[in-house]
Amino acid sequence: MKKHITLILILCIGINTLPYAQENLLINTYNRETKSLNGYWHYIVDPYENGFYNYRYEPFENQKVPGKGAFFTNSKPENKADLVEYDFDKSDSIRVPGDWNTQKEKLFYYEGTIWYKKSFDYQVSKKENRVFVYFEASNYQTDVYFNGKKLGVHRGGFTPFNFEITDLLKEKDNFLVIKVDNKRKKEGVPTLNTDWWNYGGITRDVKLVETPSNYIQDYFIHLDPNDNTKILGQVTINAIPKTTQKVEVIIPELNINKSLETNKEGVGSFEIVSDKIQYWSVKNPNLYKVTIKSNDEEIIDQIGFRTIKTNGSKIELNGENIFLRGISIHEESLLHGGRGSTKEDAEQLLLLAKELGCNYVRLAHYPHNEHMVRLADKMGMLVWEENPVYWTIMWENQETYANAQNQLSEVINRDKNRASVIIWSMANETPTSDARNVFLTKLAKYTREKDPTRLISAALEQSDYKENKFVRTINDPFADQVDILSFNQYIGWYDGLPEKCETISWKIEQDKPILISEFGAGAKKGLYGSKEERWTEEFQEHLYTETLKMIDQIDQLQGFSPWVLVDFRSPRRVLPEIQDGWNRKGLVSEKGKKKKAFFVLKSFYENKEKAVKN
Ligand code: GCB
Repeated sequence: MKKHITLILILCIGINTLPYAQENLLINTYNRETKSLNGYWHYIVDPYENGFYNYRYEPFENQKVPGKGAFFTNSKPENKADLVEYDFDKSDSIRVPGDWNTQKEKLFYYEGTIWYKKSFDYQVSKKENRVFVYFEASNYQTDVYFNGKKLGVHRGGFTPFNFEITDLLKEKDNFLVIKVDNKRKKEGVPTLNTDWWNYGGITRDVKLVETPSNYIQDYFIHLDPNDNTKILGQVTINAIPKTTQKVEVIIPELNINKSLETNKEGVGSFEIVSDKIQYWSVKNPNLYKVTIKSNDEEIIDQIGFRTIKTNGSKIELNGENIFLRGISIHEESLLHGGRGSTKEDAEQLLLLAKELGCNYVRLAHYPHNEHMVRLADKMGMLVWEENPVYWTIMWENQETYANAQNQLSEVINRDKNRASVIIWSMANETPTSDARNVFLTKLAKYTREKDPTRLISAALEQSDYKENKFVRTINDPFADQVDILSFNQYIGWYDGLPEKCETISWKIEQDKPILISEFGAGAKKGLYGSKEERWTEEFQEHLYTETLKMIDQIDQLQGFSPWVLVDFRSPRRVLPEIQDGWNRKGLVSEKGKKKKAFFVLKSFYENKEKAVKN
């Protein structure tokens, strides 16, 4: 019943008032029974948005009868005289998931709208079941239409969203039409200006998820941050009509079988005390099989239990001090170039980080795919996840804030049961101002309320201490809001030459752990020369050597994540023969070849691991 009301409401209130995404984001589609819609989809490139607006530039979808010109109607001529000026089935195809830039040469620099169409048959296994279409991500604005009707809009290129299609689904000849627009927007998150490639398209998996009519929508199961013998949990059942439901949470290895009942809103909580919990850690990434069982379905997850806290200037994992041997990573595939999306893409990057000696990765500058955090859970790799609030967002625009908060809430929803994820980063290198401080403080408050089990940070910037250019400090009001004080610094690259590191000292007054989120230098793989010569591997190696000496002197230093594991595409980086469209600060080239500096960091991490023993 509720489905019908929701649909009618959507149709009546008009499309423009649709929210960013839906409240009913499904948890753990990773382990549910799903039907993949990956594969080849027909597509139409539409720079003028001809399939969206009529010639008076009014959206077709706002008209009572949109007409065949609207691409989402997926029309065909009804007779030989009929005029329809597009045909999805005769148009070229493209792979989903995948960015369009690296799949089609003609689309390499394209920023605009592309329409996708996929037809499919579907047989529900029980007639009262519900069906959702779930997108792991699509960049940037996605308008979704199913069998000629609009389901909604999603903004943001790196987080999941889903729509219910139960009432529109047929056994035969369904068609899903997706309009993806990756034009950069000033009010967007991120905004117009970044230092990475704006890969467009349906960049992650698409699937159909069939659930019973009352389904397990969400759960959050974790250790009590203040009592590590207590597992706390919350389960949400989406029931029609809203009724209380019985749920069991079963963890066989701990002999736990806990029953609970949800309230009328569908939410139920529980507490379990156990003194037998083997904590998840870097050395022993222990994951428990957890089954969440309602009257109508059963979902299995693998969940690790750990605490992460700060204590003065220390970071403590399960109560023990830990030094984070990290590296920053962009989500680009070493296997096929372009946006990474598969398990193999994720695995390659994490294995490379392991080889470097890391126990921690900073997933920059946006949420990466779910494979990354699932694998990190298994491998014992700690993770920093980041919201794409980058550089100069429109701080005073309420829509921009709502969008930033929504993207963050979607990644928290997806990953809140992953033990590996220990830090939510609000932003990267944002210039201080009152409006920015208010924006970020509100975001941090929201995050703490939504997830009290993790630490909050942001990649800030450093500045001169009381105008002394040789002493550096953090002078940023947002530093008061974070648990971990992180900052990017490029002494020796943008700020003098590597020798400058010797002349700099640090006076950081906040009593918080320090995690340097970036430092680095560009080098072209295979370009050898003297350490004074920019772009050579020797220059980069020298900068690492000097920087490591410099930062090792900072008392509160609890780790760092240099910039960056692998060279990545960026339109800002145009220097011929050196950059050619790539940011060259990788320790490894885009072809997977290690540069000299890789080994400098590796040996630093080996020594650190011996010294700190975790
Ligand atoms: C930074 C940014 C990062 C850039 C990097 C660079 O500070 O956070 O996104 O790619 O510097 O290479 O300049």
